[in-house]
Parts: sequence; C-alpha cells; structure tokens
Amino acid sequence: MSDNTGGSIDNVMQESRLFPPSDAFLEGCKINSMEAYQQLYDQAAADPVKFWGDLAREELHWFEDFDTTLEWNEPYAEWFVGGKTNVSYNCLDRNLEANGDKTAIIWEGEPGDIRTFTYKELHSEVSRLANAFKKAGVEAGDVVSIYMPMVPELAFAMLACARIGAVHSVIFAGFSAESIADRNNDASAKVQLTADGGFRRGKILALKEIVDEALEKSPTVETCIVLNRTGSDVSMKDGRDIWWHELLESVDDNCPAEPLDSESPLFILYTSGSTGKPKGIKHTAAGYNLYAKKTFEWVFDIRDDDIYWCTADCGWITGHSYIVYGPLSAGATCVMFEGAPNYPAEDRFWDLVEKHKITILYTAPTAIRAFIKWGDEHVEKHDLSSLRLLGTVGEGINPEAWMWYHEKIGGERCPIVDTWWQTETGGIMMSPLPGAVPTKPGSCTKPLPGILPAILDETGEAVGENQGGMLVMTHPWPGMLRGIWGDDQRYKEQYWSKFPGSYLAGDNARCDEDGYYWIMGRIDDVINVSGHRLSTIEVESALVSHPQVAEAAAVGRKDDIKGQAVAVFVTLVDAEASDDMKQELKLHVRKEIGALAQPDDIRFTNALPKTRSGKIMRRLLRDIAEGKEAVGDTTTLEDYSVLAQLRANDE
Ligand code: 7RM
Repeated sequence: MSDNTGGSIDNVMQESRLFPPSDAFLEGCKINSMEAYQQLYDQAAADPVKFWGDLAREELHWFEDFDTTLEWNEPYAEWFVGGKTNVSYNCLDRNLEANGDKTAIIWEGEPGDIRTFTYKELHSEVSRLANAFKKAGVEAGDVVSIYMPMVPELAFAMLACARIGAVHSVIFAGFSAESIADRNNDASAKVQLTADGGFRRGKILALKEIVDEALEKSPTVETCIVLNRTGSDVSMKDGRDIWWHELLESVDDNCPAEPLDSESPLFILYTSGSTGKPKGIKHTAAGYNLYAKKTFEWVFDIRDDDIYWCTADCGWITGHSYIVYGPLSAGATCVMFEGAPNYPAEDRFWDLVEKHKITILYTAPTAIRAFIKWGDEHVEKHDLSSLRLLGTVGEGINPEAWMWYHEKIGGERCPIVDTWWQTETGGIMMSPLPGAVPTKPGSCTKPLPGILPAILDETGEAVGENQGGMLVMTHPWPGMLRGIWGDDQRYKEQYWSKFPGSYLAGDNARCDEDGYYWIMGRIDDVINVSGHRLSTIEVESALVSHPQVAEAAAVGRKDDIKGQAVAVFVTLVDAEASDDMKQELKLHVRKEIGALAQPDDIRFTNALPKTRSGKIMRRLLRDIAEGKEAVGDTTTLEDYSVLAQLRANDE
C-alpha cells in the first residue's frame, strides 16, 4: 500500500486550452454567461439553506409544506423536515397537465425493438404496477430488490416503489448470485424483481437462474416477480415466484401517490468499498428528488424539444439520477437503451443518435476511449448533427479523449460537460453550466450553485492554487447520502471523521488560477515517487496523449530506492507491443510531464480490469504490479478473464 499521508500532491500536467460555448449554443440558453452563473452561485453560497428551501417550494409538489429546511446534527442531515411529498408524483402527476402527451421515454431494446411512452402512459404503467406491488404484499418501508435488464419495466418498478413508499435496491444485472444474496441480506429485502432473461451481445443472460441461486441464500425474500423479456424457459417456484403479467391482470391504474415524509427512504444503492463488504448508500425522498431535478436542468440546459440520452445502466447511480429521477421530474424526453455499444456493430450508439435525433448525449470516458480504439469509420457512417451538448461521467477524461469527443462526436459545436460526482452525493456536484462556463479539457470546472467544496492538506489546512489535496464539502446539500444502510459507524468513519465539519469525498483534486477544479484520482491511488506525490490521472493523460495509446492505467508499486515506482498498463490503438514502443512511451511521458513520472514498468494489455460502470480497478492492477495475487472484493469486476490475461502477459 502506498504512503498516502503527507503533503500536497504535485501537479505536473499543463492544459491551457479553453472552449467557450458557441453563439449558436447560447441561443435559448437559460444560464448564458459567467456573470449569470457567478451571481447564482454567490447568492446560493451566501445562504445555502434559504437557497435550497426556496427551490424546494418552487420545484416539488408538497402535500404538506415543510417547517424546517435543514436540521444538521453532524453527520446526520434532515432536509425539508415536516413536509410531505412523493417522488413518483413529482416525476409523473406533476407533468400530466403541461406534458401529458409529451414523450417521456423512448426505449430501444438490444434486438432493435422500440417502445415509447408519453407521460400519461408512463403514469398509467407505474400506477398499475404500484397496485400490483400492493397486491403482492409490498408495503411502505419494505425493500424491493431489482435485478433486471435495462427494460422500461425497470424504470416503472423504481417509480412504483417510490409511489407507495417502498425502498428499491437496484442490483446491476451482471452481478453474481453471491453478490445479490449479500445485498438482499444486508437490506432485508422482502421482494425480488427479475426477468426470465436479458439480451447481451446477442446472447441471453439467464437472470432467473442466477436469482434462483441467490434466493436460496436470501431468507428475507418472500416473493419473486418475473418479467417475460426473452421467452426463455425458467422454473417457477410454487408459492414464491409469480409472473409479472399475471400479477398485473385485473389491477387498475388508479393509484394515488402516497404522501410521504421528506426523509422517507427512497432507495439503497450498493457500491463496492475499496475493500470488504459493499456499502448500501441510502438516499431519501425530497432532498434527493430536488437535487436530481435541479442539477439535471442546470447541467444539461434542458429545453422542451431536447431528446436526451444517458447511456448508463440503472444499476449505477447515474441511471437513478439521470435516466429516471432527474429527467422525469424535469419533464424531459429521454432515451433508454438495453444493449451494448458494439452490438451488432461498433456504430450502435451513433445509429441511435441518428435514428432518434438525439440532442444531448451523456456517457462515460471508458466508452469514449473504446470508440477511439474501434476507429472513426464507425462514427463517420452516421449523421450526428442533431447533437448540441455532450457530457461525461464516472472518471476523469484524458484531454486527448476529450478532444476526440469534441471533434468527432460534437463536430466542434457542442460544449462538453465533464460532471464530477458520486453515488454518495446523489447528483452532480461540479460541472460546467454549458452556456456559462468555458470548458478546459480534463477539468470538471466549477461547483454547482449551493455546493461548497474545499481542498485540504493532511492537517486540514486549505492548500494553495494548483496544489493537489483532498476534496471535501464544507456544507451539507439536499442530495447527500443519509447514511450507510445499517452501519452508522462506517458512515461516520468513512466520510466525517478525518475533517470534522466536512464531508470527505475520497478524491484528490486541485483548483487552478481560474477557480477550475481538476480531479486527480482517488486518495488511495496516489503514487509516491521519491517523496513526490503523483496523480494517477496526470500520468495516464500523458500516456493517452501519445497517438498510439488508447487507454492507460497508472499505479504505484514498491521500490527500494524511490519508495514507489510507476507501473503502467497500456492498451495500444493498433501499434505492435514491442520494447521499442515501451521506450518510446517512457520518453513521451518524460517529455510531457517530467522525468519523475516516467514509467518504470510498462505492460501492454488488450483490456483493463474495470467495474461495471467502467472504472479502472487500480487496486487489482497494484497487486499485479507487485507480483501478488489479486485479493479483496472482485465482485464488481466487469470481465474476470482480464485478470487472467494480465497475469499471463506478466513475464
Ligand atoms: C457518478 C459516479 C464516484 C467516483 C468519484 C471519482 C470518480 C466520477 C468523475 C470522476 C473524475 C469525473 N459515481 N469520478 N466522475 N473522476 N472526473 N467527472 O461515478 O460512486 O460510481 O463513483 O468516480 O473518483 O469519487 S460513483
């Protein structure tokens, strides 16, 4: 393990390109100048509690008004105390009058089947399902575990839970039976939702079989509701399993949204900790809803005729906040997609953009790097002129990948919003407002209104301009997590014990001379070379700036002389992996960011170990770089064969 205590982190990356929004983009833009952003930001910062309180009354429906905006007993926050609202009401009922016939969801399945739902239709689907849940014995406060493919019914299920006050726990449909059982037991889930199967790159994932195995070890689950998606043969257990369509028979679509306390739990979402057992991040109704809605509107500058597509899965927080709750409470039209970016071919995303005339695309750097590697010809086949705004989430984006996204996908006319946030934060914390804040490739730019970040050194002092340190939030915000399910101790320790009064995000960052933030990677991933502390992202970006490098991951490994040495894992575009190439890359990094960061070990690989949401699992790479077996939690690994491959390459 690296020595991660000590001074600030050295900033070795220089990136000075600046991209203001075009005049065409600014037309019709709501927050359209740096002054407008600054004014809103300053007003919020002067009195965040009043700012959020006023917004909550304007933006949400209240069955009963709240009396206290914030009760803060560190580390426990309660927002909009005494109020009664309903998230499903805010997403559906509140849109019926003005947007009833507007398309809410355009869904495309992997085989190419398309279904669309207006707000009215969505309201009716969700109401029926909520009645069906009641029929199946689901009550307010019960936990419903959801293990489903990316089909519309997954979104219906989330909203139906919200409608009756049940708590959903969405588990990415790809996790093992063991992971499902762990999560079900931790949350004491009462009902399981699944499907007979899910399509994945032309094959059928046997979801029900996996669930059957999980339920053997999930004693709290009484009922399993099974959607017919693929028509696969599945076994149904008497007294436990019931078909979705049978449960829906003879239920009607009149199901008034339940007035619920602001702080009633809305969902649990499990994230893997860096070690040990997954944490159930808890979010509650009103604060989360307000935060998802406002951040969605600010960051995506959403307009009535936008067709918005977030490519995330609902098993990830991005799917919760920016496929379901944010867009729907804002009355937007969103695209939802079941399939993979490279099935049946590497142009599937661009086919969707052209076909559905998508105007806003929100995706992950890992996908962008894959597109670069697959080649521009897949992009060039399609007319992408409908796009007006692009976004990224999940990891830092290397400036070279940013430039490719800007040129090849955005046609140099679309601003890119690089959005920094976490499962824990509920919604986007730092991002450009696209009409107001000129972008710099690789920077998530500025905090959103009502968000107060700081960067601290080990002693809790604020670091200076362009110095790396630990990113914290110095004031609570409505979207913040309300705890770790069943583990207050871990909640306190992990986020609130290092700097009393501040939320510790777990990432390093620096703030430049223009007040722009640059995320430098996880605190645990810092590489300490001869007392100089290097950011993983900076070393990786230097590598990716070489035309032959598609993707790179940097980690520290023990070194007797320097403390740590820099070990990197590199995926090449199409050059041959050779010793000459290694030498060339070492020199390239030395030239870009200095001798200190020059990699000691370079390993070429076809793929890197990633989580389901595309994050590089540097912890596993560290083990490989040290010549150790990878230990700890690997349940979130996307493709297990990657580790075996990496080891095989390791001579
Ligand atoms: C939304 C999400 C959170 C962690 C976070 C960072 C990293 C996310 C960015 C980013 C640099 C970004 N939730 N991260 N977005 N790093 N720039 N724009 O990803 O809980 O799954 O992960 O992801 O390390 O702490 S998450």
